[in-house]
Amino acid sequence: MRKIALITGATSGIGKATAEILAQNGYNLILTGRRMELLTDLSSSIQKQTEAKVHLLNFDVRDLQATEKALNSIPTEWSDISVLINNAGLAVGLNPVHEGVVDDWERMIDTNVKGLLYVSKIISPQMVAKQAGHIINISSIAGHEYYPNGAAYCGTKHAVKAITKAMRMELLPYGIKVSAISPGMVDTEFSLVRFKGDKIKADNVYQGLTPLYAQDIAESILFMVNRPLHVNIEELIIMPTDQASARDYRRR
Ligand code: NDP
Ligand code: 8X3
Repeated sequence: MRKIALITGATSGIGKATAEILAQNGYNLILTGRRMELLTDLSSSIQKQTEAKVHLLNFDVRDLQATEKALNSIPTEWSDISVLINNAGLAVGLNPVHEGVVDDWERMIDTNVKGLLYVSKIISPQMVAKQAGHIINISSIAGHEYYPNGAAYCGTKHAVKAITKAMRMELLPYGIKVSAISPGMVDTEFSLVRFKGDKIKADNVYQGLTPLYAQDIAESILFMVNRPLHVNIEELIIMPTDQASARDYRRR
């Protein structure tokens, strides 16, 4: 029987690639995001290419009421969620704090930290009740390192790392796995969002090197969820071969 995975932020990038790979590997999917037309397209293409069933939820993870309403509307036949992937997230802006844009900070903190907590609070009680489940949080190399102009984003991803470890301790008595993946540079819509739609700046990020692709992270998530019951991968740090730290690249 197919298990159920819930993926936040499945309209593009890592979330979308993870939806596709989990559908090919025995999961039915609850997919969430704000751009409903992209969710609908993804759902159609997954259901054409695989046996997976897909349930869509259209909400903004920053909005607690909308998040509660959407997640509490999950029909009973979809409620036995085995895997939660807290992927929805973003970086906005690249400024020092002394020139910071408060709205950018709020978007990052509200999405990457508070949104992840909201979704986890609503979904994890049913995992506690059945004493099973796996929560995977998408953190970042920015959750391990620091770089100038990235204080707020690095702060949110350090928070994700802390939340992951603390939740792992809290959920230990219930046999629930909690893991994080911390990628370096992945070529998704991430840079377009960070540079507020400036495609030239976004494309420059990936010039002269080979970044990771969303598929690389999705394959690692599949590996994590496929480990035997007694194995929890606490964290994977995954970098492009052309990147050695948040600040060291090999460009040709
Ligand atoms: P994308 O921009 O391609 O995807 C981000 C996803 O998050 C989209 O599906 C978007 O959906 C969703 N999302 C963003 N804000 C919200 C919100 N407020 N409510 C609901 N959904 C939201 O980027 P990535 O795939 O790269 O990013 C996925 C995760 O990976 C993020 O947490 C990011 O921080 C992390 N990461 C990315 C790296 C990279 O270099 N790309 C490296 C390390 C970590 P929609 O806009 O439709 O709501
Ligand atoms: C995205 C990777 O290095 O741009 O989380 O912060 S980085």
